[in-house]
Amino acid sequence: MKWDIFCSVVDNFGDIGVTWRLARQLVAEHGCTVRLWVDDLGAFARICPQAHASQNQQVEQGVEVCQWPIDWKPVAAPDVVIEAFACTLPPAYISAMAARARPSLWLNLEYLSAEDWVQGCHGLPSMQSNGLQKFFFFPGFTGKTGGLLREGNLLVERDALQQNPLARQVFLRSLGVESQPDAQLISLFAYENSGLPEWFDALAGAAQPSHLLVPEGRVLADVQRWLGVEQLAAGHVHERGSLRVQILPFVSQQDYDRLLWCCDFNAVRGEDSFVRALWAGRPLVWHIYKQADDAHLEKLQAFLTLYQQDLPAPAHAALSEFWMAWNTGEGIAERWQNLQAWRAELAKHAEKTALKWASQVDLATALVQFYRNWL
Ligand code: TRH
Repeated sequence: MKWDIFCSVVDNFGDIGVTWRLARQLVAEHGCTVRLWVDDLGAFARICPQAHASQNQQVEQGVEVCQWPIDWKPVAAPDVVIEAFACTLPPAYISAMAARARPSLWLNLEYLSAEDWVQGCHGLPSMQSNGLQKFFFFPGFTGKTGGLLREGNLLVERDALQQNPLARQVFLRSLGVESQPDAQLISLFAYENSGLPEWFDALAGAAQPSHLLVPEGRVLADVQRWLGVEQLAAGHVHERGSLRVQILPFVSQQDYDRLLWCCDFNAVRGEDSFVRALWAGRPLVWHIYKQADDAHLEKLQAFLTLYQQDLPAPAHAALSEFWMAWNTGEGIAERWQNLQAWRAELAKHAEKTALKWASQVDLATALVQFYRNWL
């Protein structure tokens, strides 16, 4: 089975994050031959540090990663083509897909959403002018969607780290982190957020110490301003009251997973880190990618409705209010304090929900099944 995945990096790391993860899994678990076409190899090299941003063609972890050139050169079309997030394929390539004895299966991989309408649209075809059909493939949280990206051994590897204090310590040390036994460990991967200073104040003034791990990225300016320092970089550590802030390097996707598994609470953003934090089975907050007309808040609410099933009502309210505060930048500190009363329930719930969703078919397997059914 030959697959091509096309990825245009719109901004940040979500587009390449999802496609690189999917490409690896198709190779490792389904024996597919995969070419990943990316228009920004610089973004790819950030999440795959051993890759070379200047090399137009390279093989990484069994995936052929190619620069998507501005001037497209004809190549043979494979069995399956994934156009990630409606990135628009080169016209000559679409002709090559149609010209095959059996035309390529053309799938548009959509963004993740828990909204109801997704279940009705998942898998629908759309007839193209050249006679090819393009199918819309929606990731999601229910059996009527394409599922979530999850490697076959992910939860086993997670458990092995979470249940082994020494392995956890060794991993954290490899990032330069010495965890304090009584401190809660929190990771912070977020967009700029005007509400963060009051959260930092709350953590600094709390009775329990917190150790905040911040990978290098967009949120550093907010952290710098609050600390009153300049030019934060990986390795820097600052203490204010009960809060220790430590800046981490941007690491590979696999190491970022391990970091999420080690933390008591994860603040994540976008799409891919959000799903990884769900698999970590630890309490989390999602800084959702902002959209026009606050459409993202509806998406956030749709997810909360699903996530909070089976969560006792008062914990339910505390969690919703905290997530909304985080995403509007208002009242984060007060909502954080309210949330503390439900820490044990939220931890149990996060673990249970990860297990529940892991019993569904994962996205890579669903794609392979879709292809087999289509044949
Ligand atoms: O980077 P993002 O903000 O990406 C966003 C969203 O996907 C959004 O929906 C999309 O519309 C926009 O891009 C274009 O957040 P996301 O999706 O979490 O992607 C981050 C990736 O970076 C994810 O694959 C995890 C990875 N990562 C590492 O590999 N190492 C790290 O140290 C960290 C912090 C992240």
